[in-house]
Amino acid sequence: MTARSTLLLAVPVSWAGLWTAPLAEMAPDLDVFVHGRDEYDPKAIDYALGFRPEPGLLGSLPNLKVVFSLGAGVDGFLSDPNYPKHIPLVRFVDHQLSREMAQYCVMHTLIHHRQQRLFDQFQREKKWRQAVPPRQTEDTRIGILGIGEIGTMVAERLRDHDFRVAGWSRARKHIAGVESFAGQAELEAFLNRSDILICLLPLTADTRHILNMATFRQLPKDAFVINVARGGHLKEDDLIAAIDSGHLSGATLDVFETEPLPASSPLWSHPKITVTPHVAAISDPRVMVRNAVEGIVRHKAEKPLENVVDLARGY
Ligand code: NDP
Ligand code: OXD
Repeated sequence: MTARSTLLLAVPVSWAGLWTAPLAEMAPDLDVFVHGRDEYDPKAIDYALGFRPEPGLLGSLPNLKVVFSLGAGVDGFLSDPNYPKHIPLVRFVDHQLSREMAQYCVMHTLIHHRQQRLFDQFQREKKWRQAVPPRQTEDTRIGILGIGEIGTMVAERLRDHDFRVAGWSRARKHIAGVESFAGQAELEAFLNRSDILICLLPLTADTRHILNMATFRQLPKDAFVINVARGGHLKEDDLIAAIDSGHLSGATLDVFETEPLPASSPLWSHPKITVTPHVAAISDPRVMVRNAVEGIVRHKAEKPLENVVDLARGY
């Protein structure tokens, strides 16, 4: 980078060091201000980097040129009614991120498929029980809602474990060994054949609460749900009701409507629900910073930016 420019970091102040140190190293000609910690002139800010900036913040920066998201999901930006829609929003797309997400999905698929929770219980009870109903991998149909950057890698890794994998997206996909269902018209057929449903959709007006009772009823009996996308996709009460009625066999949830998940939530202690605290993928701050710095270099060189969000579509 050559001419100096200014970046506003919109992250919790106590975490800011995770990004300020690699920024100083990788972009010494960038003046970095941390929102909430440093005094800065809003007119001086050229670029912003953050995850869930406080509503109104980005719209108050009159000379902002590009916004970089620290996450793949950008619902935390677009839920701001004053998000400046004329400013390009670049999201985080990264092989390592997809790989971590795929690892999480494969792990929880296998834990469910191999009935590991049951064997954990047998161990606690000191019971040597081998007779559990076997599940054949080739007979287990996995359905992935959202077959984009991350969903594609999840599909390929599960296919390579010999599961029968399908994906649902807006546009038809052509991934070897993965069946493609596209659009609202094919959603029911997709759900009808999904024994394990994995949600990897972006959170938009079209996908909010897509994991609801009507959806669950279209899954086969004893289906299992994994939500690693956003809490806003799931109607939590419907999930609990569908499990308690015996229709669904359980769920793994990494994301929640309210994060941190309140101690009062029944999800914490439900015997058929596994809860993790939004850790399916923890990206390396250096990789996130490198991504943003490369974007700034491209912008300054007047080259097209990569991974720009289509603000009309919302992802
Ligand atoms: P992409 O934008 O690459 O993929 C999104 C997929 O969803 C695409 O296949 C798209 O279809 C499909 N889609 C979007 N809207 C619809 C719709 N209305 N109907 C049918 N299909 C739809 O996103 P990523 O794979 O990069 O990320 C997915 C999400 O994962 C993120 O938005 C984020 O919420 C979540 N995430 C969670 C993390 C965690 O730690 N728990 C970490 C990282 C991401 P099409 O291809 O046809 O456009
Ligand atoms: C993301 C996330 O969207 O970590 O990248 O949730």
